[in-house]
Amino acid sequence: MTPVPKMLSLLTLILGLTWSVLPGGNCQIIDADMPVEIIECVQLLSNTTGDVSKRNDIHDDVYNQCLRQFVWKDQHVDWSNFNITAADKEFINSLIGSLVSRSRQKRRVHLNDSPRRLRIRREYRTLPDKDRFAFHRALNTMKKTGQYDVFAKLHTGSVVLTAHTGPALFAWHRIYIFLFEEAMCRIIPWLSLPYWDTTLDDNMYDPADSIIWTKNFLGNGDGHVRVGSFARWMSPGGPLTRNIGGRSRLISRDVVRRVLSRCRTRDISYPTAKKGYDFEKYHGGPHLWVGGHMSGMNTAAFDPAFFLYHAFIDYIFELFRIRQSTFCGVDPAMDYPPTKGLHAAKRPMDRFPQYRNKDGYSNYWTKFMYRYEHSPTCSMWQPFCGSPYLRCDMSRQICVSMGRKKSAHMVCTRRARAEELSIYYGIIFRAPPSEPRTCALRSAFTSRKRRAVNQNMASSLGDQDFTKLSMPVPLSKKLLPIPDYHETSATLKNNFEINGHADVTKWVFIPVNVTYKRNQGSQVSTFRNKKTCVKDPAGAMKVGIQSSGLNYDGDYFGYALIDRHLPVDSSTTFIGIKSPEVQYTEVILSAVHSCGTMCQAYCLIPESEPAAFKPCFGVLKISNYDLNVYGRTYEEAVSRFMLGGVASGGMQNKTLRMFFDCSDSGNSQ
Ligand SMILES: [Cu+2]
Repeated sequence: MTPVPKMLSLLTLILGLTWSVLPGGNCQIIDADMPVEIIECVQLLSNTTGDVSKRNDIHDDVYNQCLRQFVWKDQHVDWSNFNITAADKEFINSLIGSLVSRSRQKRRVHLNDSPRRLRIRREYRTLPDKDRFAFHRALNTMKKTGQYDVFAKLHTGSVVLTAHTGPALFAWHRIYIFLFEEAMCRIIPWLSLPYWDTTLDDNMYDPADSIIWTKNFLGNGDGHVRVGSFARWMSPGGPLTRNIGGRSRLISRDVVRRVLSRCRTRDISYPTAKKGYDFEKYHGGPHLWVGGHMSGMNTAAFDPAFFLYHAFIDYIFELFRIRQSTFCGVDPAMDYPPTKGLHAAKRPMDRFPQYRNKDGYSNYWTKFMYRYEHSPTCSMWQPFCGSPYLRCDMSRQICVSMGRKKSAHMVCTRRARAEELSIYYGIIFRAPPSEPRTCALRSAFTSRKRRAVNQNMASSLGDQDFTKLSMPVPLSKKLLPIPDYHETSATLKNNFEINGHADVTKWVFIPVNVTYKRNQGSQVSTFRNKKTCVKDPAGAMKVGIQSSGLNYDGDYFGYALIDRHLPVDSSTTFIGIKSPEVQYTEVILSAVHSCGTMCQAYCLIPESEPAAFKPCFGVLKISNYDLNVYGRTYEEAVSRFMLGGVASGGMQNKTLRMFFDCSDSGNSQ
């Protein structure tokens, strides 16, 4: 039975009981109150104190999650309530303590101290066999001493809400897996945490066939783990269990591309990300795809696959941060989305109260503690992936995981499913829907249809064709750069894409003004943060302005220059947005001060005479009728703005609908 009908029938039962004890007759259907726990949960998750009975205001995922949480509470193993003992706390604190002293030491020596001290995280399949087995050995030692289970326990209970469904996800897990790595290195000092790049599996014809699920890697993926280094591992709810390829999907190259097409963390994090860009939801995909322990929020970390997988999530987060600092002109350390409640930037992390949520966004981690090596890529000229366990698919020029031996196909078995159901995991991750290669849909497709659906995923070449070519060849081991934000490193390149298609004629330009007022008494040189604000002796300050479509998929970046030597300055620039000629345009504009902080948007009060402005969120809705607001080309926008009567004073210009206040005072935190 699938969990949903089970959940619904239980809910009917509970509501039924309420009805039957109500006074005033039988057979009458009365509006029953929603259980307080569900209301509280919905309010908590959707960050509201409002009336949650109005279902259409509540996100479906939130609602379902709370329903499950309520219905499944206190059944079987109570996964959500492990006691973290004083000894456990002491262990974690000692890890954090050694970390603090290590970084102090480092700072004293030299910032560019031997890079060998940094841990280098590599794709799991690119590790030499000896390193991989050492990694397995360290995990088994941790399991025996109970340290592994201490870590697994940390990922239960309140953490389900405080480290998931919000922007703290990336922050909390970054620190969590880092401490795990730290504990691992106490056993074998030269180790670092490998990552599992699921796109290499997704590139296969059948991802469930990946070599990852063999005895030399993570062990079998069908039911209880019986082979490999993690065979017969136990969890409080029974043997370690998986059911790979059961449902949902792995993170694909397309998902990575989507995430890396955004500039702001709020564009990829829940609940602010638009549909199709919610990285947290995509992150749930592999959790459900691996199945068993990995599907449950409280149980996931009992599977060692969790740490390899979350290192991969962290790797993509790092790629995103690098893009932010080099392409978007956004300082990743300053880009914690404005959030209230459990995910607030300054809220101390559950389990690690020494850190606040936003500390996980700091540049410190990859600057001083660890770096990522690029996941292997290949090309016509370099047709190797640097590992005997990966091959280069020449037709697509991408690396693909090697498969298991023939006849080793053990997915979608009834036993695996039964063993998966035998453990009880409670709340499961939000995740994208299943794909045709997953058990849930597999039977509905003949293999021919499946092949057609996966035309692009499947290689026309057999899995073994490039075995010979895939012998280990020393790749130029490229480390990811450190996302070090400098105003000057921001290169603004606009691709004029709308919903994936580049077409300059689909864009129009609107004037946006930036004003600046120097803080009284403050000198030009008093920058709030010397590290992220590039000091320009001329006093020039670059304000980055971005437009992001709300009813279309497209971004535009521009900037205005402000002279900080002047007590007051103002500058107008023209920003691209989707042309409203076919359909109205809904767009959000934001301006970022060179220190990475946001400027306050002011919008024109409609029909005000003379023109007046009020603080606003920066959202503009432009219909075709506002013809005098925009220009079809940059030049047209400029001349229209000039005709609008610049002489009558900037703000009186009728074509100006929005300006940003980037004054010093408005930017001090
Ligand atoms: Cu998690």
